[in-house]
Amino acid sequence: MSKLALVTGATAGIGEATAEVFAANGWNLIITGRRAERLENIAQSLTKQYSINVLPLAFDVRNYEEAASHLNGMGDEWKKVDVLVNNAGLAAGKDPIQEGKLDHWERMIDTNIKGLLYVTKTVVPWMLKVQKGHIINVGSIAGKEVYQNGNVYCATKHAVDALSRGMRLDLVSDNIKVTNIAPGLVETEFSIVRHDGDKTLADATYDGFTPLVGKDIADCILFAATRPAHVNVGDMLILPTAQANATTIKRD
Ligand code: NDP
Ligand code: 8X3
Repeated sequence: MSKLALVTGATAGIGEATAEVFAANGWNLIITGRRAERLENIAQSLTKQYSINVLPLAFDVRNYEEAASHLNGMGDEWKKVDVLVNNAGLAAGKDPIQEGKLDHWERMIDTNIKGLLYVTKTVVPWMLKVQKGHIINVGSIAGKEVYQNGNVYCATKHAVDALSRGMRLDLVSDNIKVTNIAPGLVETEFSIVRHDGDKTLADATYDGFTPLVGKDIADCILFAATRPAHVNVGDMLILPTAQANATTIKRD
């Protein structure tokens, strides 16, 4: 029987690649993001290409009522979620703390921490009911280390790291796996969003080395999701070969 994954932030980057890799392996999908038209197109294309069922749900993870009503409004067959991939997230700005913008801080905290919690709070009861499930949180190397001007983004990803460990403790008795995925530099829309649309600054992030792409992380997420029932991948740090830690990158 086909399995079902719910992937948040599937309109771009790591989430879109994850949806595609799961689809290619025969999984049915619930995909989410705010850009409704883009989400719909991705759903149609995956359905056609891989003969699977895909439900696109457009909502903002920062709004609990919106997230909960979209998810709870699905038919019961869509609530049999085997794997939840909490991927939606962003960095906004890369400034010293004394120059940080409130709007940037709020967007990151509301999306990366509160949004992840809102979706998890809605989905976990379905997993508890059947006493199985798997939550895969997309953290970051920024959840393991802190770098200059990374302050609030790093704090949100440290929170994801802590939440992954906390969820694992709280859900172990209910046979629910929790995995933390911690990528290094992945070339996606991430840097364009971080630099408020400044493509020159965004491109400079990946100058002189080969960064990861979304599929590299998607393959790791699929690996974690497809281990035997008794195996839980707790935490994975995935780096480009040219990256040794958050700040040490070999550039040509
Ligand atoms: P992208 O910007 O390419 O994709 C981000 C996704 O998140 C989009 O689908 C976007 O959809 C969705 N999203 C953002 N805000 C919201 C929101 N408020 N409500 C719903 N969906 C939202 O970035 P990545 O794919 O690179 O990032 C995915 C995750 O990976 C993030 O959590 C990021 O922190 C993490 N990460 C990224 C790394 C990188 O170097 N790229 C490295 C380590 C971790 P839409 O705009 O349609 O809402
Ligand atoms: C994204 C990777 O190094 O920009 O989480 O924080 S980094």
